[in-house]
Amino acid sequence: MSKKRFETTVIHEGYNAKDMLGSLSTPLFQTSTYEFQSAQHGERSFLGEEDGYIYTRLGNPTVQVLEKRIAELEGAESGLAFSSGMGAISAVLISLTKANDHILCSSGLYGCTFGLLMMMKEKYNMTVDFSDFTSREEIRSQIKENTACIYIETPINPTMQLIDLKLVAEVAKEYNIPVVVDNTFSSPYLQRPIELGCDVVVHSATKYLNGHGDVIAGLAVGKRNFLDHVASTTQKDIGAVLSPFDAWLLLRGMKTLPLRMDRHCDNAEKIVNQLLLHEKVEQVYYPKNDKSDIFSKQMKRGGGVIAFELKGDKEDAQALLNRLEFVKVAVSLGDPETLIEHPATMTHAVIPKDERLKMGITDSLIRLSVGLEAWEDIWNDLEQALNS
Ligand code: LCS
Repeated sequence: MSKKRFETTVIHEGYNAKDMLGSLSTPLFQTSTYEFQSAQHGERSFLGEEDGYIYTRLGNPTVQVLEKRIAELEGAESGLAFSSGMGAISAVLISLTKANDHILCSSGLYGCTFGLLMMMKEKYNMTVDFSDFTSREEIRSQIKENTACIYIETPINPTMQLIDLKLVAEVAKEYNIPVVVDNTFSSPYLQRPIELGCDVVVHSATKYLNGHGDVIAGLAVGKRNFLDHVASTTQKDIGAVLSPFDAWLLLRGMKTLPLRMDRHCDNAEKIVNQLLLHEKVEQVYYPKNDKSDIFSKQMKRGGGVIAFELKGDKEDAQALLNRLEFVKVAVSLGDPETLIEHPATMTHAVIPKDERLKMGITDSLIRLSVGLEAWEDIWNDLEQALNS
């Protein structure tokens, strides 16, 4: 059969109703364990000589539909589901590194990812460097003999800066260093790092993939050998596995990803245009408006997150948030509801101030996750808050 398009894959991949009594909705296997046919069957299962299920931390049919689906959507060989985005990121980073290694990262990262790296640095005597990955020479000059992996967010949370994934992947290949990309802000509908030569993609599936603000989940995709290794070591033994019910909710939410994502993008483009005209707004950061050519090389559309710099200080930023009437002051992103937050005191508060400022996270930077409401209503609320 011919390869299916994204909009079809996101609804069908990895599940065949004929195998499940015709149930069109993927059944929810809400079980922690599985009965063996005999003691010998149990023994053979633990030896890996049988394909069946043993215990849900080691595998679950509902979760596996999700894992197959995300792998296909990202153009990867294999996928793994975790109990959170941080569960996925920590399992992947711990699997790729050992004590005394070096990790090269994008010059901005989600606060908890930064925190995890600092913890690994301290506990395992690692070195962590940050890069803008702007040229081949810059990347080559930052790679060391003990560089174990390159870890990138693009667009970067919350500054929305972009990194050229194909360029990084090409240089990393020269040194045989794996490139891990956090694709949370784009989802595979807007950006597919594996197709650009990167090795592993991680997601906070809590955001656009689930899309309904009711699940915490993480996903990782990449080569089958690597993910089998993660599954049988860091995932199995540290144990950040996704619950079958959350996998079921994610499978349900993901079916509308293309529709939701296009609407997020439509709304965000409208809001960006309004913000650019507003006298209280100093700067607007949105991938589509990025001055480089990276956006057109690797993203289908700009996504639903906007960052903007307010004319003023921390108090002005906080006052703006407090004046909003229906836009919600909340962290997270990718929900139907428009969410607004203050990175310096919320999502990125764990980063020391000098590092945070180097990342471009000033006290007057505001992050807006544009929801699915009527864009005019979102703008009316923002405008009244900006004007008063
Ligand atoms: N990666 C990125 C880019 C994120 O934005 C987040 C969470 C994570 C990973 C971690 O995912 P989780 O474990 O929460 O599923 N970002 C958040 C944010 O910006 N606001 O609230 C959470």
